Amino acid sequence: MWQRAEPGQAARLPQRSASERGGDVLTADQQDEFRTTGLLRLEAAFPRADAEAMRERLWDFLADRYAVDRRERSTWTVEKPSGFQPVTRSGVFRAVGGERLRGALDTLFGADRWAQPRWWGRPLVTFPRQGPWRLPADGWHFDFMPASRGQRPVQLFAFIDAVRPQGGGTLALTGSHRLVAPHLESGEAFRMGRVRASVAARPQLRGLWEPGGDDAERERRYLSEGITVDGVALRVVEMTGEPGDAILMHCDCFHAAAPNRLTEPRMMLTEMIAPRHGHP
Ligand SMILES: O=C(O)CCC(=O)C(=O)O
Repeated sequence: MWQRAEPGQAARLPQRSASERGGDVLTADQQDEFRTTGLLRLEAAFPRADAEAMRERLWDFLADRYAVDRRERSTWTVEKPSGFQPVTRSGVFRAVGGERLRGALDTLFGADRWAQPRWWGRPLVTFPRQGPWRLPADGWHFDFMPASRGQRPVQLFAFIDAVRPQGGGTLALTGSHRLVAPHLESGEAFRMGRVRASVAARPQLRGLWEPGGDDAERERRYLSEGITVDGVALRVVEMTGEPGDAILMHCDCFHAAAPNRLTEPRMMLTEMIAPRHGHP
């Protein structure tokens, strides 16, 4: 039921879950895909017009902070700008957390069993550089979240501009959260370095994050065909999408930044979404 608005106030929708409101929820296949690969794509997760407004704010910030002129490529001197907190804290990214994304999170975590992020996004911007696109060997990590056996957090990636293949979209090693899971169960200290070393010790994975080697062969093996480790299918997936799309990633999936070899800056947002306190 709508709450009656006081004079001068907008009517507010009461806090019910998207599924209770009859909004979009994930199909069984989508949930299975997320469990298996650790990745789930949501097309048109938030309005394209909102994505465009967010993009404009980023360009304004880049002009003020880095003297970047959108139409003058000679000014695109910074490859990975940072310091976006003023934009984030203006609240401009909150529109990412609309009905469709909330419905998906309600399905994954349980209705209203996740903590609403305050800002809904931290920008990830990579300006283009020349040279061949190569699958990186360094930078593979997962964003450490404390060990917990129940529902794990989810890392959100949102597209505020189109990101095409080789355009700097984050790379995810799909399936890798399932190699991390036994470390959560075993009760041993859950330390990023130790988990990574244990996962990296698998000979099949060595070629992914050790420098050197034949680039074409690495790309064929890890990007095109994929490998199997301990019965788990693993494959590197490049995150691509249209403005307004989103990707949900299991927080224990290894991922890495990628080079941008196209002509426009890569503009995405990321945010960690955790189960609500008291709801394991
Ligand atoms: O795409 C990128 O720049 C890497 C993002 C990343 O590793 C992260 O946000 O945890």
